[in-house]
Amino acid sequence: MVARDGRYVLCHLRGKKASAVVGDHVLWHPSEGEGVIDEVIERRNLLYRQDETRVKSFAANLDQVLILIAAEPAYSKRQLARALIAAEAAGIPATIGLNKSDLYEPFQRAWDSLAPYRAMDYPVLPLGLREADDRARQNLKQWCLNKVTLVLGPSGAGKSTLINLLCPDALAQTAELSRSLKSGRHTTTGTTLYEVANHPGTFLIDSPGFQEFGLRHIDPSSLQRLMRDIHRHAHDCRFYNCTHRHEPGCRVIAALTPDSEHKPLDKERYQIYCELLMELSKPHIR
Ligand SMILES: Nc1nc2c(ncn2[C@@H]2O[C@H](COP(=O)(O)OP(=O)(O)O)[C@@H](O)[C@H]2O)c(=O)[nH]1
Ligand SMILES: [Mg+2]
Ligand SMILES: [Zn+2]
Repeated sequence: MVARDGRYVLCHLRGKKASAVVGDHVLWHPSEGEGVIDEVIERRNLLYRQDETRVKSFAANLDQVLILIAAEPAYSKRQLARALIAAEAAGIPATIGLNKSDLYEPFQRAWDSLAPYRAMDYPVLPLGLREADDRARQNLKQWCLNKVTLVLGPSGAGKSTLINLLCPDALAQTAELSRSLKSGRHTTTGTTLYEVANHPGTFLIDSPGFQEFGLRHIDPSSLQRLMRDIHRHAHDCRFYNCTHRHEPGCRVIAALTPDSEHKPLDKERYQIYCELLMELSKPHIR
């Protein structure tokens, strides 16, 4: 935990039931050089991740999410969709960052493939993090100023490069963290909060890998609302409870066929919608 004065304090949770996640604000008191968390303050928002059987909370009180992908390795549209849906469900603004602009051709291909997301009004930032100059760094700092930003993305996208660019003492912060964790005696989730250099109150959260986002807490009937492109076409369906899979008079299905008036709905996005609808409709342990 980071105290008001910037110190890292190892905190224990009182009681078995209590749980805290990265980004939580807590009330605590010192105890034998460490700390005890008395209370987790009510969260503004919360993201979930899931494994085979369970949904777990994972980060809280976020101002924004940066989904960092790169020209290479190729990104997964399914994972991107899941991350965007999770952010939408939690009410957290999401931005897509496309890194490795120096890899000219793959970058161009990836940039073009993100057209459906730009059409959904997600900001897409072109980035070249490894060779970023001072101006690029300042722009990024400005972008995340006074905010808590969760950085997500597949391995190899450049998350660590971004953290090191904005938090040059990130290594030191990690070292201090492991010192306070007295290596081995405690475990971390691997999700770490860093303070941006010279900008107290500006935080980046690095989370390893592309989480399998917990979407099981989402009701299948609200899925369409969380996918902006599906939602855009869903208003005028004949049936108010249209699932957009087979119903007559469905405007979403109609939007798959190009017409002169509207931009067609991306077929892959529609496919992802159908798969997720099935997944969320299956009975499962909540
Ligand atoms: N070509 C190129 N490589 C980059 C860029 N940014 C990061 N990389 C490289 O991509 C690899 C993965 O970066 P890393 O930050 O470890 O990714 P992470 O797994 O998301 O933390 C490293 O070899 C970086 O040097 C970039 O802008 N251009
Ligand atoms: Mg990394
Ligand atoms: Zn419909």
